[in-house]
Amino acid sequence: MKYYAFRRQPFKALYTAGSILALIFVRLPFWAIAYLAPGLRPRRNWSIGRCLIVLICQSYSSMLFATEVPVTQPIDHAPLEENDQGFVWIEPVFGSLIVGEIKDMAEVNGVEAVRVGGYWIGPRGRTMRAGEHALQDEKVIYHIHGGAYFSWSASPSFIFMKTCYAGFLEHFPDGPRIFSLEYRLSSAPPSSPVSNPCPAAIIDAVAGYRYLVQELGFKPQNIILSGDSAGGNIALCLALYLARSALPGLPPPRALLLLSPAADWGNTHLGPGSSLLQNATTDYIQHAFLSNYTARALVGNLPLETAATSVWISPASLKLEFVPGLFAGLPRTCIFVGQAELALDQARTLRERIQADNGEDAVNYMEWADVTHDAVCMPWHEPERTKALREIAKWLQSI
Ligand SMILES: *[C@@H]1O[C@H](CO)[C@@H](O)[C@H](O)[C@H]1NC(C)=O
Ligand SMILES: *[C@@H]1O[C@H](CO)[C@@H](O)[C@H](O)[C@H]1NC(C)=O
Ligand SMILES: CC(=O)N[C@H]1CO[C@H](CO)[C@@H](O)[C@@H]1O
Repeated sequence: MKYYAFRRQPFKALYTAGSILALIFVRLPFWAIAYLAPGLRPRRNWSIGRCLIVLICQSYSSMLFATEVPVTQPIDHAPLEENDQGFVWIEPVFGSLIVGEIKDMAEVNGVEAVRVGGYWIGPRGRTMRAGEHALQDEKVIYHIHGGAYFSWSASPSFIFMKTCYAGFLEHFPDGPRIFSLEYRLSSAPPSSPVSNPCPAAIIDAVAGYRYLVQELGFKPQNIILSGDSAGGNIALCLALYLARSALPGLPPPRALLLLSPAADWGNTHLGPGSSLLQNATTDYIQHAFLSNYTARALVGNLPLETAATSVWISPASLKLEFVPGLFAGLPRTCIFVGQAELALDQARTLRERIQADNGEDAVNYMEWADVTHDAVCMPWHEPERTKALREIAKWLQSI
């Protein structure tokens, strides 16, 4: 595929209109009939509805990458008033909390700590305010949303996050509050000059963690750090950073929940037989990987190879200099990934690495047949979505 070929008007409008019309009047009707034969479905077990939804998602993604990846900054559209929709502002982290490789990378890429935001979802206490102080031994889910670093939002009005939060609230033990970070999104040419490269999202994630622990008084052992897709990668990077830097007053959280983590932006698993090729028909984020858009956005002033060699961009990369101990000190981790996913191989690598450094029991690994990307955020991915949430809830109860 030729990326961004129809980026300029009027080609963009023509291409977009043409793709939508072809989808509605040709591809959907054709495939709706063809899929009557289970043998023609991308997965025999999938319902026709699921096959068509995946087809729509694939068309949408092709359309974006053939025209222009939109540059949005959801924090710019956050509610003006704190508390509205559970929104709160988060103060930037101070210098002493940005150390080591993250500090070096921030300097090279000109990334500064800034004020970001977040949303509180779930039960409210006496004052009915978002972001109330932690109760004695209260648990909290600290979530980081997906979207390949350049899209999506933590806002609870955003359909996929709404689905994700509703699942957590319904199934997780004691219906904990959720704090979801509205971190800075990244972008790259040709959409815009590079903005917010690595480690912007990680620095924002540290700020969110500091806010929970030092401002609201949550004990780290009561924080469950979670993330879906690219957000799973950011959550993992935050956990690695906390484990490796021993920051004063900020020990690692209790648990790490990685939902379809996207952790190899250098595409080092690509090759014959890889899930990145084999699962192309059963997933819809292939261009996000193969276009290198996210990789270019994240490396900033560093060479593109850094996407494959830096643990802070691609902790699952096969080109990472993997020294034993690199993943040591991570909290108990649950990885949920589908066998129909492009990112399946990456999840397998992460599992191996975390277990190698922290023991077999360190990872509750759930790799499910017929499940595609980020199923927990997809309202249409039933019954697996609900079943997975129940299993994850059992795991949370057991740790
Ligand atoms: C999927 O289909 C296979 C046979 O093709 C069957 O063995 C399996 O139980 C099915 N799984 C589900 C979840 O329906
Ligand atoms: C993405 O980067 C790899 C090298 O890292 C290169 O081989 C590949 O051609 C690039 N793809 C695009 C679409 O630029
Ligand atoms: C649906 C499908 O083809 N799944 C494949 C995804 O990729 C893995 C790894 O290559 C395969 O084992 C699956 O069969």
